[in-house]
Formats: sequence, C-alpha cells, structure tokens
Amino acid sequence: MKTALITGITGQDGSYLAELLLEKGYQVHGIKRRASSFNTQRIDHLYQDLHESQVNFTLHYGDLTDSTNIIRIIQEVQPDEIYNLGAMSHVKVSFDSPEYVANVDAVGALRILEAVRILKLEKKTRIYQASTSELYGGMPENKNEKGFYDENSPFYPRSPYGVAKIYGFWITKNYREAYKMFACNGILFNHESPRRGETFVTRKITMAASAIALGKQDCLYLGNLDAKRDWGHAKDYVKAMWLILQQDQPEDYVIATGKTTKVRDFVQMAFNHVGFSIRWEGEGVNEVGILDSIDEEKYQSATNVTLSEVEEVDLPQLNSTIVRVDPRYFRPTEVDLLIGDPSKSKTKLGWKPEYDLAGLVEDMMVSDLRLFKKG
Ligand code: NDP
Ligand code: GDR
Repeated sequence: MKTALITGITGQDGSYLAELLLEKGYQVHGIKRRASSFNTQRIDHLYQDLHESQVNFTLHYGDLTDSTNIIRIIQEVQPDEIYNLGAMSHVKVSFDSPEYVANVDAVGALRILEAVRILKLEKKTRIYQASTSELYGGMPENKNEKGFYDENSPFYPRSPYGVAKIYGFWITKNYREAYKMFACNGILFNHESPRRGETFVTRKITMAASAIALGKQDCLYLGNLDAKRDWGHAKDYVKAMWLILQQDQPEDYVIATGKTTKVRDFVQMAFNHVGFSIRWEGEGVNEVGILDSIDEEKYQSATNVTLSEVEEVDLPQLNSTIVRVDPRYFRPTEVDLLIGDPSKSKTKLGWKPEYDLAGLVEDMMVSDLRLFKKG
C-alpha cells in the first residue's frame, strides 16, 4: 500500500485528490491548518471512526510557513508521494498580502523539497508541485505557433501570486536536476467544481445565478467580463496530478482543455441553465446584463419550482439588471487570456478530461441550486 501526503487537503483539489487516492488504496495523510472555526467541510465525508482498526485517512496540524513541523510530519509519514497543493491561491488577494504569499507559495515549496532532502528520502519520495498557468501571464507574444501556451512557452507572471509560484516552479526543477529527485510540476490551467472557493469567478457566478433564480439575490457584481480562461473540471485535473507521479521519468506537464471562454460567456451559460437569457448593454464599467427572457420549461426543470410556486419566488422582472460591473474586482495587472496546449499530457500521460465546459457549468449549477434550495 502506498502512502501519500497532501498539503492543502482542505482545499478544492486536495479534497478530490484525497478521494482519488483512497479509491486507489493509498494511505492518505493531509496537512490542515489550525483555524478558529472548522475548515474541513470538503473532506469531512472521508473521516472514518478512529477506533476502527483500518484507518487510512489521517490529518496532521501544520502550516507551510513552519519548516519544523513540515520536517516532523514528513519524518513521521515517510510518504511515497507528496502533493504540494497548499497555497494562498487567490490572485487578487495576493496583491493585498504579497509577502505572506511569497512565504507560503514560494518558500513553502522549498520547505517541502528541503525536508525530503534533509530526511534523506530523495530516492523514496516523489513530489508534485502545484504550478499554474498564471506563470504565463497571458502575454500574447509567448504563445506557441498554434496559439497556445505549452511546456516550452516563456513565463511572465502578472501578480504576486504568479511571481511566488514561479519560484515554486523553478526550485522544483532545480532540486530534480541538482539532487536527482523525482520532483515534477503540473502547470494546471483553471479548474473549477462545486467545491471551488466562493470568491473565484466561476463559483461566484454559479452561486449568484442560483440565488437570483430562486429569488434570494438581486444582482451579481463582477470585475473584468472580457478576461478569457481555459476552464476544466477539478475532478479531471487531480487524475493528471496522480499520473504525473506514476511515470518512469520526472517531467513537467501542462494540464488544460485547449479551449478558452470569456467570463461574460460563462455568466450566460450559468444563467441559461435556469432558462434565463441575458442581454448585454453599455460598455466598460457601465456594462450591465439585463434579463431578456425566461424559458419557463427550462426554469422549472432546473429549479423544480412549479408554475404555481413561481408566484411565491421573488423572481427578477424581465428587463431588470441582474449583472453589473464593480471596479473593486479589477486587478492592478490582469491576465487577459489563457489557453493551454495539453498535447504532451494527452500523449505521454494518456490523460483525457471527462467534462467539457457545458458539463462543468451544469455540475456547478445543479449543486448550487440544491444548496440554495436547502437554504
Ligand atoms: P484552494 O484555495 O481551494 O486550497 C488551498 C489549500 O491550501 C487549502 O487547503 C488551504 O487551507 C491551504 N493553505 C493555505 N495556506 C496554507 C499554509 N500557510 N499552510 C498550509 N496550507 C495552506 O486551492 P485549489 O485547491 O484550487 O488549488 C490547489 C493548488 O493548486 C494551489 O496551490 C493553487 O495555487 C494551485 N492551482 C490551482 C488552480 C485552480 O484553478 N484551482 C490552477 C493551477 C494551480 P485552508 O482550507 O485552511 O485555507
Ligand atoms: P484566476 O481565477 O485569477 O484565473 O486564478 P479567478 O476565478 O479569481 O479569476 C478569473 C478571471 O475572472 C476575472 N473576474 C473575476 N474574478 C474574481 N475572482 N471575482 C470577480 O468578481 C471577477 N470578475 C471578473 C478575473 O479578473 C480573472 O481574469 C485561479 C486560481 O485558482 C489560481 O490559484 C490558479 O493558479 C489560476 O486560476 C490558474
């Protein structure tokens, strides 16, 4: 039985990866931070009764800013695989706490690599580093000849988060070359799910579209509607993380869908799920999304709100504004467009995503509608 250690296990990816590894028969250990309130909602279903003889899921208190505890946990667990997913992962927030982000996202990666070296586990322990498409910064001139970012495209990070993650990328590569460690970067493009943090744009949109459809919110406020992202499903992307560590040679891989979509179009797709059609008017900060029509059949089948109940739901009126731009959500420097080339991961890893964007939106909308119906 293999043993894996996951940092960031309480996050979106950590929770799906833990499920995947448990299914594969791994002993799974995770590092969680001490918080003043519970932060384990995404993994609570994985807990077993500690008194049962076979406990294959263990959590340790720890923090990527504390090397003493990283070394102690790795020594105790003796992992075959470490997945370093822990990070302050919000790009906009990284402008507000750049030094902290450097400590966690950059030096945190170093602490993991050094701990493995100090404990002389270089031959035993394989390391996955959660690198990101934010490294590319969306610079148009750096795309390959096919118009995508791939493993050879130059980096140009555009946020303290991206800059910290570029250190994580290079230190991982350096330890692989310097100490012959099996240390790999997955350069993952945006991936979302019903477990996505509520302030990332996709989840913010699916939650608001659900709440508005059920009469529990009036308007959705967003920043840059023109930003384009290559969005996949987190469930597919954690499979790629595992595959990267199962190869004969340690290498870096781009994980992406190869398609890109505007934030504005994601908004339209989410509202379409409940039968709402949006008309866009105005420009820049004055742009608004107006409720143009409602497909009643679609609305009912998505929300389970019957025609007789519609009266009770405080639905927005036709022609009312349900999306507005709030410049508070703009970033000092923006990544305008990301699109990844997954050719290498498809051929070498045999990785193939199951979800397309429509499937992702549907999964998130079904889950958020259920959440708001439960209240
Ligand atoms: P989340 O924000 O959902 O999860 C981040 C995790 O890191 C949480 O478990 C969080 O703990 C933990 N964490 C934060 N700070 C620390 C710290 N100081 N010490 C230890 N743990 C810490 O991110 P995702 O699951 O979406 O992403 C996983 C990783 O992949 C991150 O490194 C992210 O930067 C990277 N990535 C994500 C992409 C995406 O589209 N999702 C794309 C490319 C890369 P807590 O719950 O206590 O806050
Ligand atoms: P991103 O994801 O910055 O790509 O980083 P996010 O969902 O935050 O933003 C995507 C794009 O949407 C625009 N946007 C908004 N973003 C947020 N959060 N809130 C808004 O109201 C809003 N309106 C428009 C943003 O400007 C941006 O262009 C994510 C994180 O998971 C990183 O950790 C990861 O490394 C990258 O994806 C790949």
